[in-house]
Amino acid sequence: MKSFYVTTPIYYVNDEPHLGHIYTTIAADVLARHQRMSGRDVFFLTGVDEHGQKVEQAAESRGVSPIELANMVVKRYRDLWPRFSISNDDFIRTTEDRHKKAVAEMWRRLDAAGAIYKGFYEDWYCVPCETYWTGTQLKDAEAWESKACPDCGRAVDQVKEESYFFRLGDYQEQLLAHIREHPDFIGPDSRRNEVLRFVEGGLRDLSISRTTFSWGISVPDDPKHVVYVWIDALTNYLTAAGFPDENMPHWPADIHLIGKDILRFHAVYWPCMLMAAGLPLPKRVFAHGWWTVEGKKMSKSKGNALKPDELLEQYDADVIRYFLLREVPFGHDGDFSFAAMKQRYNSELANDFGNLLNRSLSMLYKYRQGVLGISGNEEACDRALVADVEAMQRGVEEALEHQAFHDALEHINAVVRHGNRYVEENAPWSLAKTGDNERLDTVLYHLVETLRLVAIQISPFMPRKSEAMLEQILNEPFKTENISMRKHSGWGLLAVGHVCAKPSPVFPRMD
Ligand code: ME8
Repeated sequence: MKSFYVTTPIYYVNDEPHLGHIYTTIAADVLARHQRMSGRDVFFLTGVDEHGQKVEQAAESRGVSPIELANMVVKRYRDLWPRFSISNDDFIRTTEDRHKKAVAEMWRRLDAAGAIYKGFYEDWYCVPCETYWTGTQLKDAEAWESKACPDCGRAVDQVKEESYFFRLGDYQEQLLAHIREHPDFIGPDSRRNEVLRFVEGGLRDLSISRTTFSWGISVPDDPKHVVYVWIDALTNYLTAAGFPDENMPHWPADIHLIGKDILRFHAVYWPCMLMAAGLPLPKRVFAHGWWTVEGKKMSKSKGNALKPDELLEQYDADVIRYFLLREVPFGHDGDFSFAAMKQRYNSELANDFGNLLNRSLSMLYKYRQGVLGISGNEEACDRALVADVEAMQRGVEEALEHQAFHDALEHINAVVRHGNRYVEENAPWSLAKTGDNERLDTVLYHLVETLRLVAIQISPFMPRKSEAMLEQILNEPFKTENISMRKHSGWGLLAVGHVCAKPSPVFPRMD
């Protein structure tokens, strides 16, 4: 079986999970579920980033130790993911022994390759971003006067300390060649160009250790130094794959899903580290866009970071999953609003989806006691519906190949709209009235079979809603986790004489 390894960033434990973290994790979950259905041996990793100065400071300000803070926030994440049906295969914490071992080994390999040297660091550091800046970079960003971080605008600290450096610059040409030869390495394309321009501008060696705080993994044989949190964090993707074991069936990762805020770390530092350590590079890094909430940037200080509980109080987790991936083309920025979510829910899910399911099963009961009859001679409109269902299957597959979630959903929605048109065109109520039972059976069969295949395609996005649909269609308990495209995706698998369950609304209208 071909393996498929998908990751999310590991989230900092300095703060509670919010909409942004949910977004990336849902996207990764959709890919994982889709690939499992397609028969791949999936390994889906998420987790938390526990070390670094930012976490140490957050703990201090709350009057707890870093590990106490980490334990609290880890629990929040672990409790949260099942509520969103996140099907991760592993959850990594960077304080685990397996990870400390992996980081130490990564360090040794970089050192053995001659990629590390000891020097002096004399620049600026942004703790919230855990990013180093030179004076020149601050000047270029017109932040020299204010001593503000060019990325986030918060104050940077002057740092002067002994530090180990990674010879990032030595890998510049190799990285450029890799990006040019592998057009799929970075997505979307706009981000790829951004990275190319950045690397072409020249890579400076990277400070990779600190001595001014202690919350982290010690540098092997020099415990005064703590490994830079990004070297620590990025290595998590290898740890979970079994590193430093020689046998790593899941490595290289098929895709790292991240937000655009951490693109440079994943598309520049990480591949250079891997090249230096002699390890294969991930096949793809995809950086999605940024969510604002009701027009405003989410921020801790403004207190408007959208909390999971707030969302789940108002909407079913599956509806949130659907909305986040439908509202904004993956890779673009987006604005979240409850009004937009309600609007989309009522029009696409309640009106289109819910309506098609409800009216189809209701008519099956009203006219045929819930029993599927023989699908007789196909007319052009029947063939067109089947063709559209098959086009949807190909379309979803293709769209998810390049993480175009919105396109995948549009393919599915197009079939749902087609199904509703098909009902109007064929007017089963007239066929029932005139007693054209053969045609009536054919039309009802086409509707229910379309619904079954739509439910299968939507299942990676809305696993519980899909289950509710399939349980009505199949009239038995069903787990979407058991869907296999090979076994379940053909047209015409519903048996003649099969009795569907009575419809009950899966997407009730919201007022
Ligand atoms: O950066 N819109 O962790 P983090 C969209 N520990 N996505 C958002 C978002 C928003 N407004 N806010 C957060 C770190 N995200 C490091 C990562 S990986 C080796 C180490 C999502 O807790 C998005 O995926 O700050 C972003 O990249 C990530 O959360 C940052 O999470």
